[in-house]
This record gives sequence, C-alpha cells and structure tokens, in this order.
Amino acid sequence: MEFRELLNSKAELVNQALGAYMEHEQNPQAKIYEAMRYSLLAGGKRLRPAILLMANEICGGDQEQALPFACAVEMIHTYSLIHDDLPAMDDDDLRRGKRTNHKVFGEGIAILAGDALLTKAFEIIAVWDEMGLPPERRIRAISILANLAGTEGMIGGQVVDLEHEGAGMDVETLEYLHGLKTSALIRAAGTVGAVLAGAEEKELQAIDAYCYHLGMAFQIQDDILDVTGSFEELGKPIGSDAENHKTTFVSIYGVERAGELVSEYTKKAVDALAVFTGRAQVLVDLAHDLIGRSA
Ligand code: GRG
Repeated sequence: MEFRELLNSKAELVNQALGAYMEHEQNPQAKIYEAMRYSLLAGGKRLRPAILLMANEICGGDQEQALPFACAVEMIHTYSLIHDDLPAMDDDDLRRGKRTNHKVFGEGIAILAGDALLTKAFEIIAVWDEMGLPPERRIRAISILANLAGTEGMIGGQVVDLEHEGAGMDVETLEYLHGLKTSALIRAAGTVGAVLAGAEEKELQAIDAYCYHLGMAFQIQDDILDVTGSFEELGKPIGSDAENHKTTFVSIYGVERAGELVSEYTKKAVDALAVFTGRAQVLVDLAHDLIGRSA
C-alpha cells in the first residue's frame, strides 16, 4: 500500500471509532456531545493516532487493542486545541477551517467540551475488556499518557508559553517549551503504541527519541507555515504568531534557517529508528511526508 493510502486508512479507522464514542443518549446533557463531536470530527490530520498505530504495528502489536488508545490521544489533542483557542488563551476564531468551539457553543460549554474529551480519553482506555491486553501494559500506557499530557508534558509547555507571553524568550527556552507543548503528546502516542505491543526497552527508547525529534520538526514547520502558508490550506488565518508577538523558530532564525532545522530534526528522528533495521520504514516515510506538508 502507498504511504498516503496507508495514512488515510488509519485516519478513516480512527474517524469511525471516534464517531462511535460520540454516540449518546438523548438526555438533558446531550449538548456536551454535540460540542465534543463538533471539534473532534472537524477533520484533523489524525497524526498522533496514526503514529500510535504505526508504532504499535512495528513492535508487533494488535491494532484492535491499540485503537481505543489512538482515539484517546486524539481526544486529548482536540481538548488542547479547544482550550488553546479560548479567549483566556489564544482567543482564536477559526480552527480546522471552522469556527472555534467557543464561538459556536459559548465559552462555558467549550471549556466543558475540552474537559469532557480529556475525561472520556481516560474512560475509554481504563476499561476491562475481553481483548486480551495484559493489564500491566494497559496501566503503563495510561500512566505514560497522563504524564506526557500533564504538567511534565503538554500542559507544562503551555504554562511556559503563558509565563513568557509578551516578554520573549531565548532559543533554549523555546526548545524546552515545544519539547513539552508539541513533542510530549507525540511522544505519548509513539510510546503508548510501543508499550501496548510489549516492545523491548531499546525499541521504546528509539520510538521516544523519534517522536521527540519529529515533534520539534513538526512545530518548526508549523511556525514556517504561519508565515508562508495560506488560509485555504491551514484552515486558520496566517501571520497570527507575528500578530501576537510570539517568539518562534522563524522569529529567531528566519524562514530559511528554520527550514534547515526542520531537516536536521527530521534526520535525527529517522536516525533514532536504526534499531529497527528497516522494520520502521513507515515511520521514516511519515517523517519525510511531514517535511513537505502545507497544512
Ligand atoms: C492544555 C490548553 C492546553 C494547551 C496545550 C497543544 C497545545 C498546548 C495547544 C494547541 C495549539 C498549538 C499551536 C499546539 C502546537 C502543536 C500543534 C502544531 C498543534 C496542531 O496540531 P495538528 O497540526 O492539528 O496535528 P490537526 O488539526 O491536524 O489535528
């Protein structure tokens, strides 16, 4: 199967499972599902679930066992986007080409939709099912996800971002920030996929290093697209970083050097996979695909 076809098939699988998780009773709180579904099924790239499923497959896992975890990572990602768009954070009107959650449902429901997606994520992976996943793998995976989505991961990165608002920052702080804000959830996706498959420790470390560097390359590319991209491709206005006086890799280094950094981080990501001796080609393809992305 061609790489793009493979990526689309993973995204389709995840979309269907996410849709099923959003089925609900017609009870008085049904509005919350409407708000969760609105952002969850708004057409994201499904990058993190794809990484989880690919890492799982490379390490010899079972896709059916991994799918709820792939959905959980996407739910956490979507919650972070909903909260990041709120007036108290970035105050954005558009996301994934649609009005942001709070613009449609109001701030209160948008906050709760984010909270509910975060809660739902852990609800769907902390279940006892008949699929044969060893409990110690499940618990380790849940613990990794909670850690990397939390204060030592994605939330920690957002805090560093808020703390430096308007004050600027040096490149070390910027790298630290994105290592948490962007790479941490990508690391969670890869390492959870590997843990569920019962990967060896050296394979786990390799996937972790791959995801860290891929996340950094992805973030710098995001900074570049904010300058060189288009509204049609990104589904949100461009130039928002400069408008909000954000320190980015582009504001520090310029577009050209930032582009070189994307290539350097991508190479480090790919190099980290050497331990798989060719079995991780799909992750190599993913890294190369992301370099050329326009959205
Ligand atoms: C906990 C409020 C809160 C925030 C955490 C992740 C995050 C910090 C904020 C989201 C905004 C942002 C610019 C994050 C950086 C990572 C990034 C480039 C996210 C966009 O991810 P894509 O491109 O989005 O995968 P789609 O829509 O394709 O899923």
